[in-house]
Amino acid sequence: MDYAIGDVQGCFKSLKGLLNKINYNIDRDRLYFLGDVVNRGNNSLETLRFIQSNQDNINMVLGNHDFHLLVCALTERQPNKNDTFLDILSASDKTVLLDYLLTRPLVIEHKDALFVHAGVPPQWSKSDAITNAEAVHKNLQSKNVSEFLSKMYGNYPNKWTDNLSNEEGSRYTINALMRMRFCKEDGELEFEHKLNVDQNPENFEAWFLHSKRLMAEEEIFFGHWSSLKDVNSKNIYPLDHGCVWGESLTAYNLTNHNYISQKSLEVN
Ligand SMILES: [Mn+2]
Repeated sequence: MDYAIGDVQGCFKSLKGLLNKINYNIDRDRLYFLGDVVNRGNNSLETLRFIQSNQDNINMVLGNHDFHLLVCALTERQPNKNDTFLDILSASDKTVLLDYLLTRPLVIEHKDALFVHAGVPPQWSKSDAITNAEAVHKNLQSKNVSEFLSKMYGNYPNKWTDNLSNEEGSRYTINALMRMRFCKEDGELEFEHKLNVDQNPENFEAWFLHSKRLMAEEEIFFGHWSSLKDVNSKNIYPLDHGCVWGESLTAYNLTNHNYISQKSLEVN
């Protein structure tokens, strides 16, 4: 069986509970994590080790928290006081774990579906998303990765145009695929709000609600937005069910189309 799994955020106990529930068999099943496997929860190191050490049968897309870990590990930027991945930064196998993250994609194509952490902006087709994600992926493989990472924080450019530089284009792509919640029809991004889907800032809407969205006929599985529950939008599968906030961790069985949820087992 193949499963897509929402944001673990270091909630390794809950992940083990979920894998138990689906009778996870490492030789038979494949897992796709939708990003934010680390941070905020208590066991980022165990979570990332589990994923990295089973990479033949497990894959993940990068989320904003995974990316933030890379930035803190490889540039001058210091972790915030709420960051809980310091165990990874001081681990003996830190290099192996960080190298694993640096090789992860921003999107994964699975049959006709796309896996991504935050979403795909309305003006991008699936092939646009794949091409632009690949450009960032290439920068993460370059020997100048520290310099690249040091330039990737910031909310601008907030619009996509075809004449952006590599640096500008990468920043937009990272913000769109890993952080976006609300945007305009043309893909202009907005980062002031982390509200519920019906509390959109003026002139903005949730990225998946735009009527002319180019990926409307293709399935998108994503995490990142834990307050999204029943969005009731065709082909839209939000799987961050707020485990780190005491709610639940959810897997979607891509083979038989069932949801399996594990109530959060974290003790904070
Ligand atoms: Mn996120």
